[in-house]
Amino acid sequence: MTTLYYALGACSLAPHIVLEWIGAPYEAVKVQYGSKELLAVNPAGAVPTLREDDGWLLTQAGAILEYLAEKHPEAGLSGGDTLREKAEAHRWSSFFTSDMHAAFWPIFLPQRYTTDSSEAAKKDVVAAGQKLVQKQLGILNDHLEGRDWILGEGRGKRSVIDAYAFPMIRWAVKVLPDGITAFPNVQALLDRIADDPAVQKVLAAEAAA
Ligand SMILES: N[C@@H](CCC(=O)N[C@@H](CS)C(=O)NCC(=O)O)C(=O)O
Repeated sequence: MTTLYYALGACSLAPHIVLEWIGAPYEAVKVQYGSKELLAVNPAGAVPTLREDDGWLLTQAGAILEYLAEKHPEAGLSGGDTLREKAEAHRWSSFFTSDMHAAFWPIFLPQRYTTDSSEAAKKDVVAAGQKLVQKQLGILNDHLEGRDWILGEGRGKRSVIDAYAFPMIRWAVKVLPDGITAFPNVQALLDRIADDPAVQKVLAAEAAA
């Protein structure tokens, strides 16, 4: 059975949701960052990590999401098979990995971004991170104008990329002084995903484990 190593509310929530959308049997194992159990499957001590029955391990959220979408074409979660549809999926996957996710690091781990150990310095780093997250939300908000989902023509179609966005939008709600009120299309995407019973099931399972 496919096994997902995850941490509560982390970016691993994205593949967790995708596994639920796919509907094939899987096991979700809750781990602590940097724990022995996690280090045994991922030298970075980070989540998400995916393990297949034969012991094959895959790390990196973007790679895991693409792998799951391709492994289960019947779920229709890849965003499409044409050259441009694939390019769009890669574009947005990279956006979430490199631009959006990275923008949260100074907020979550400000001490990594300054050699000044004072509280004032850390506060400055957090504020810089918040600005960066707002910039990325603005890009996503503009893209979502007239769309229900991130990928696809017209109103679009649900894909693994929406699942990727979900944990990060939830973090933004928590860590930005005004939440995401300035980004109504992002809020609508958050609500659309949160309304899904499969997503609610995953959130409840993560909280209960
Ligand atoms: N580039 C990796 C980053 C994974 C990552 O840093 N995940 C966070 C949770 S959102 C984590 O495990 N942090 C713990 C740590 O780095 O010690 C990916 O996209 O999968």
